[in-house]
Amino acid sequence: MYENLKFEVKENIAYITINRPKAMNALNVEVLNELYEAFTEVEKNGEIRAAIVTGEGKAFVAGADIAQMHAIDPIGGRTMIATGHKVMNYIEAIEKPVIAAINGFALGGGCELAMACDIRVASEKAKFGQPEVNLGIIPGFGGTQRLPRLVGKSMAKYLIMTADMINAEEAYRIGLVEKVVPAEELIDAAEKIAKTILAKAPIAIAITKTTINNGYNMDMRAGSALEVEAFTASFASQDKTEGMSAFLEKRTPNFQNK
Ligand code: CO8
Repeated sequence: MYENLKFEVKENIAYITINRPKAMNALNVEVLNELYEAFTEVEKNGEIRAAIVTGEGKAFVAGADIAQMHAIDPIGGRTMIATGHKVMNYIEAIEKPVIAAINGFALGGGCELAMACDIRVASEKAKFGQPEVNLGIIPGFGGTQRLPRLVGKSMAKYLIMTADMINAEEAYRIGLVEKVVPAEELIDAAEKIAKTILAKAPIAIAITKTTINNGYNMDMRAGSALEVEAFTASFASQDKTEGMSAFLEKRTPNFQNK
């Protein structure tokens, strides 16, 4: 059982809600460990084919827990950072789509958690920022690496150096989120994206995720070579035969994850 998360599985989708609203869902070591446990369940449980991460109350996640960080020494800080990276990298590595449904403040470690997910959908009320320099530190859960990859080097420097908080519309404009919807439609919108993906060939989806993630840090030639092998793996699946047969027979494919 989780103390800081709600975890629910419905129709092949895991709903992970960070549930520390009194502290704006701030990520302390306990929450990070529970997130790791929850994503282990997402990875291992065959019934789960996608995950949606959101926050309880008015924050998605307002960052790493400042009270906890204040109380620990550099060695403790290193452990906390390493744990954060372990969680973010794990979310990115799981071969199932993970969607962030950003309901409110996504600051510091919260913005970094959202960026580790595959797709981000935001409520109109969401706010984004990397305010670490206000606290005398820099982003520590991947922000200096994932933010420039998403919004470009200069925009990332602008956001991190000024610590400006931006609204959902601006986050959409700069490519930090893929969709903005009214607050009351947020979970439905995330669910709709998840269900759209779930209707596709599962092996192709898994291979797409790993090929994009692994190829992103390669040069074009190495990335192309990776795609050749990854494509060949999808071509060898039974779902390839099913997908193409269904098209030719003008029917909906019945993918078997084989
Ligand atoms: N950590 C701990 N507690 C928090 C945090 C946080 N990040 N954010 C909010 N809280 C707490 C507040 O202290 C307050 O508690 P209490 O009621 O006991 O006083 C409660 O949540 C409600 O917060 P506010 O009263 O401040 O609510 P507002 O609506 O006025 O403001 C904000 C909401 C704008 C979200 C505001 O709380 C805020 O600015 N929070 C801090 C945001 C921030 O600086 N985040 C970055 C943290 S650093 C980080 O994430 C680095 C990641 C790498 C970590 C490496 C680990 C070593």
